[in-house]
Amino acid sequence: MEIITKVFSSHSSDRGNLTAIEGENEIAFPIKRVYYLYGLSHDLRRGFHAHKRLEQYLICIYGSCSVLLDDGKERASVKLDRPNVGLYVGPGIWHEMFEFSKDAVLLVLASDRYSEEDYIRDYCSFLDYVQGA
Ligand code: T46
Repeated sequence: MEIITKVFSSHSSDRGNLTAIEGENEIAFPIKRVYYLYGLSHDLRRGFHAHKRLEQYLICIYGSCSVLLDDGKERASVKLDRPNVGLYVGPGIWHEMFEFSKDAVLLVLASDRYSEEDYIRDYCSFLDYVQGA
């Protein structure tokens, strides 16, 4: 499975750092939705689903967390602990987020508005979906 991470460039000076991300520029898709997770617990996992069409970049803009990616054949985990690094999660990838630091803020840039129809929340249904059953 190909893991796609992107380092976004920062405008850094003695005043600090500024990272800007434009849809269809720094990332390929237009950004239609931004959401973020915070107040998270180290012991809890979130996610446990895949999307049918949605494309997303996950950026841990504060603290750290890990993300498990599963394409139905392989699994890999990626630690996110830099505010200028995004992890691409495309359609058909089961993902789980875990090992959140207490202060973690996970920002997500999404290619579309929220639609529960786009979720596959059952792992067996996910395997059927990616295996074309
Ligand atoms: C994803 C990972 C990275 C909304 O009403 N609007 C929204 O835009 C979102 C994202 C969620 N919700 C509602 C749906 C649920 O009732 O918020 C509740 C919690 O969502 P969920 O349990 O899906 O949260 P996570 O952390 O498991 O997953 C989220 C995103 O839903 C998902 O698309 O890829 O973060």
